[in-house]
Amino acid sequence: MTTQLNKSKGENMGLPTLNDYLILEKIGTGSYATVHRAVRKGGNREVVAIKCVDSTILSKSAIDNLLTEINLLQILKHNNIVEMKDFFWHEGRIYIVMEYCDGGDLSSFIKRKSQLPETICRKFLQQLALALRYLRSHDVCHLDLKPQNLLLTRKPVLTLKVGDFGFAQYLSTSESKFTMCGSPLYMAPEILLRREYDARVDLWSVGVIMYECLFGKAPYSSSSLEELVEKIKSCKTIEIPKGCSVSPECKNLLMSLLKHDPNERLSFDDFFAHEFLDLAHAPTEENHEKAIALIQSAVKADTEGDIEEAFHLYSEALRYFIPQLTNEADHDRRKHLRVRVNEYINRAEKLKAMCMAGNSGKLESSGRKELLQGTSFGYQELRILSKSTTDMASALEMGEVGEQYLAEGNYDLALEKLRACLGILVPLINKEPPGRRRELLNQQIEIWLTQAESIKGLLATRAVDDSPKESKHLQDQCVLQ
Ligand code: 3AM
Repeated sequence: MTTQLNKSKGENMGLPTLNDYLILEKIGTGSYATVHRAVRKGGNREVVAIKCVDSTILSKSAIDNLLTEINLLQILKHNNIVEMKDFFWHEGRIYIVMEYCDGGDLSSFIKRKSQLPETICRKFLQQLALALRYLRSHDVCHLDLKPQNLLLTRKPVLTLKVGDFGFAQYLSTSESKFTMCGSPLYMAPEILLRREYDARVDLWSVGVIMYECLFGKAPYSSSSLEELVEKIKSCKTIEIPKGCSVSPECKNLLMSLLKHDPNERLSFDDFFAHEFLDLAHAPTEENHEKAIALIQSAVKADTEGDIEEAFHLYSEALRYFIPQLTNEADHDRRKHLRVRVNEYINRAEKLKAMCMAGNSGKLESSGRKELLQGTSFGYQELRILSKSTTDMASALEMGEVGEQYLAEGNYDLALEKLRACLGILVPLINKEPPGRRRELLNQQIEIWLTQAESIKGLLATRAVDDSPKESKHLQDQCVLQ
């Protein structure tokens, strides 16, 4: 990669120089630099972090790494990537002025807590995934992802930011590199074993980071590099430590990332779409707009008496609103949002009760929705037609039980039953020949899929009660450092 850095910047161009900053304490020493906290003199006296590198003692490859970092950080602007504000040369030293991250790094955060609950792990992973999605869109891979390179800021809300791009490269998935770099513990097997590798190595590192968040140590934590290489070479099975339990979605993501063979590893697209991350509902600005649009449609459907549609839309909107609410740091805005969210929850619950009671307004006029009630005519026909197929008959029974749980407000079990039933029905419909039974089955699957999605919205509302505790807990942890 060619890197162009205007060496005269800061020295001859009247741009910021070291004199513009008041250097405060040293924060730490990295692989080729020291980092200081500093304040910009005059103006808003913004606090920054300044990475200082003595370029005279560096090898050519170290200078290349640093120039790569500078070049990259100049281009990359994302809420989950440490922002580079400026850089300049001064008496043989290169200075990179960055946004100051006041929450330390993820490594110290995990050490303080020993291991993180799944909900917190999900929040960090969501933020890491958003940064990686952005990096992918710029054809950049990091190559040195590890908890020490993931910095945290506390304000306005605890946020993870990817930093230290010293090893980052522009690398499309089709190209590969052979150079060895990064930290062995987080390094993908193909790098350690000196095979060809590509951007997918970052996904392995995400798996190791996720493992460490959940269980407090890396899956192949070893006392020496030899031991680590041995474990990797022998493809030692990675297991969930005894006594620890995680949800099925969480385990699925973890194990799909930690695949030795990059061809078996989860792809970037599947990672971004993974159920555990639920990136689609992450608290981003874009998703806030989506939530508002959904509420507008929900209100419209509600006013028009289409209660099943309104129920689904309110539930879907809640899936966006709840993460926004738990992420909202401003007390007043949070209070205001909470009132609105409570209104939507109440309305969704009311509509659900109406749907379940068969009081579905316009629904009877819609062919698709006549099956909504387990007792409806169409549904009974499907039950009769499925009698000869044991799997289908028992899956339909399971779906009915799921609906029953939904009516009772037991959302965990409702979702479990509907998922199990759909897990059987969806493969079955692919084999089903055209005809009335296929048509009815298709309609019923669609209804239960929609219901399962709505249940996820109702389940998400639980986080509202937990969130104050959770955010307080996070703030406490930050204060402790
Ligand atoms: O030595 P420790 O691990 O305490 O977290 C980084 C590391 O701290 C910190 O500087 C040390 C050497 O890399 N650091 C790096 N960039 C930073 C930033 N933008 C930072 N701390 C705050 N803000």
